[in-house]
Amino acid sequence: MGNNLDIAALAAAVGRGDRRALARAVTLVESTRPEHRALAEALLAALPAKRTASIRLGITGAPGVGKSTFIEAFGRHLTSLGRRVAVLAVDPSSSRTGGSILGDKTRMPLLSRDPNAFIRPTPAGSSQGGVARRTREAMMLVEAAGYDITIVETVGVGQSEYAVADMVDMFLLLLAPGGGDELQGIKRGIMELADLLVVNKADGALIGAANNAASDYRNALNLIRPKTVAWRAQVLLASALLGEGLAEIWQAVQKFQTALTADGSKQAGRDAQARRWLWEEIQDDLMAELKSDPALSPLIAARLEQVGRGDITPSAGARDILAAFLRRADKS
Ligand SMILES: Nc1nc2c(ncn2[C@@H]2O[C@H](COP(=O)(O)OP(=O)(O)O)[C@@H](O)[C@H]2O)c(=O)[nH]1
Ligand SMILES: [Mg+2]
Repeated sequence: MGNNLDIAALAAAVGRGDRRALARAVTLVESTRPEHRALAEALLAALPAKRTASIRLGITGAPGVGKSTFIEAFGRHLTSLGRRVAVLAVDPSSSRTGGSILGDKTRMPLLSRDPNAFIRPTPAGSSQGGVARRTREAMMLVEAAGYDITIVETVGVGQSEYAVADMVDMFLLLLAPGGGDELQGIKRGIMELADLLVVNKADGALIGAANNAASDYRNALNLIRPKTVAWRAQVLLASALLGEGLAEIWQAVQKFQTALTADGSKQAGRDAQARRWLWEEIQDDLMAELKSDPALSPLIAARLEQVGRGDITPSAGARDILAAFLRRADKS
């Protein structure tokens, strides 16, 4: 990607829904090269205003629960209703394993060929720190390109759920049939994030187990305080494989949107997310500056060593480093 990129033209092409332009734009915001950052920000600032109300839907669930199968089926259901669907992935583990949740697009063979869908797998080797920013910015791009539903997929194993919950309107937790044991394995914190729980694989020999699991989860939800007054988390059944339960899930998503739009909490939630994002940017940028400042590195190394030996407290070491950093910032 050259530096003589015509940002205004690229922004306009994204706004027209040009898929190749959109793919290039997402590549630009994903780039970790410093000279691309200013271009990415100029691009985001130049995007035309959105025309349609968007839905941001987070989806999580343990590996193997059927996320890819579900997103393929649900995404196709939505495009069949005339909706335009973007699928993004957040996978902080990809830098370690070299893999990615969405994998190659052949994991969603039909949706990836659907002209009304845009699928973006996790870029390989992405760093944990940049994951949230990259996905949020990709979401701004796909919305500007006219995708009115964005699905953000994450894997149900760690911190990424919290990051994703903080960039979407609604959070869907996909579950497998299976009773109490399964329930034990789901972290309570993740259940508390969920606005909609879907027990997948409710088909064939698994129907009974899926029904049992659904009632277990309904009972568990009774012990959890709802996130907002406008909505109580629901439990639904689906078979992503057979395409069953998708219409009911879409209905629940729309009811959620209506309820949270009516009382203003959808927009209020997005505003609060944007404010938290601003603080995260400050935090990330400050840390990056501090850690990459060669003049500070001897002091940092010395304090780390002293803290490790127990010669000074971590807070005393931190204060020293911060004071030196602020003195330098003062002079520059
Ligand atoms: N019986 C049944 N199997 C399913 C269903 N959804 C997914 N699977 C199977 O479960 C396995 C894992 O699915 P996948 O979508 O890759 O799960 P992911 O790891 O959560 O993305 C695959 O073998 C799927 O065919 C379903 O609704 N019913
Ligand atoms: Mg998958």
